[in-house]
Amino acid sequence: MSAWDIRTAACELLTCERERRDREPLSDEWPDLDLATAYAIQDATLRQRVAAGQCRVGVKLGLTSRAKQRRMGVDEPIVAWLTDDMAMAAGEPVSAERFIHPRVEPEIAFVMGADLEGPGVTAATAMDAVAWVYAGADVIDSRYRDFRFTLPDVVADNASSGAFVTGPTALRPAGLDLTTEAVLVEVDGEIVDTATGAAVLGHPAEALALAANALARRGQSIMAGQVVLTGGLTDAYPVPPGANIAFHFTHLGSLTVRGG
Ligand code: 0L1
Repeated sequence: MSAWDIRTAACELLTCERERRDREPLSDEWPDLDLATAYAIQDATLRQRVAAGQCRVGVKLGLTSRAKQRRMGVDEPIVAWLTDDMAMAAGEPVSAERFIHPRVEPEIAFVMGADLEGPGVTAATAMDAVAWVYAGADVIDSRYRDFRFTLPDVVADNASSGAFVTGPTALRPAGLDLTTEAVLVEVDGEIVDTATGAAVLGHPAEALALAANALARRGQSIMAGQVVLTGGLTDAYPVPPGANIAFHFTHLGSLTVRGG
């Protein structure tokens, strides 16, 4: 029998986050950790964040692109929570004093115009509930050493949540082809990666529908005004102090994240 339970695992992950301390994956000591228990740990961390004064402001998907799934050795998208403490202002540096080993990846972000509740949500009905589309940058910061984890580990760890930024341009979804919306990733002035919205499950709206349907199974929904990060389009890039990572989108504008 494992010494871990939902409460102790949630406390440990939040303590690691607060103390900027990484650790070996929970599953090393808790090999029976399953997905349902991992989501219960994630929900327990959200309750503790809210009890500490944070507000839930949205949802973040992870591992929605094949590039990310291959890199992390997992094969299923995951859903996690965003709180107001994770929102970073444009231009605010990714501080080495706040994060353990931050990496950043480009995402397509939605701001919801209407509530979205599963089950049975399709990409088309999901898109009808979107008010605005933004370029996004997801700063991930796994509590696990060297980002080594199993699928239940990363679910429990709120999909490696760290911080997020949205870009300067807000576009209405009508007339925007998110399948072909492209991003160029520039690290310290050098183009290192590129992808289009199709990398995210064929279309980012598929990720939004997946989130709504998965949350319905947890008795939850996505509300008007909330932000949805649809998952990294490319691999994530480290943000050490002094690094400059820029994401240039075709229509959604550019966004630069700086290590500080
Ligand atoms: O640490 C990770 O790579 C898991 C979270 C991935 C977030 C994403 O795919 O957007």
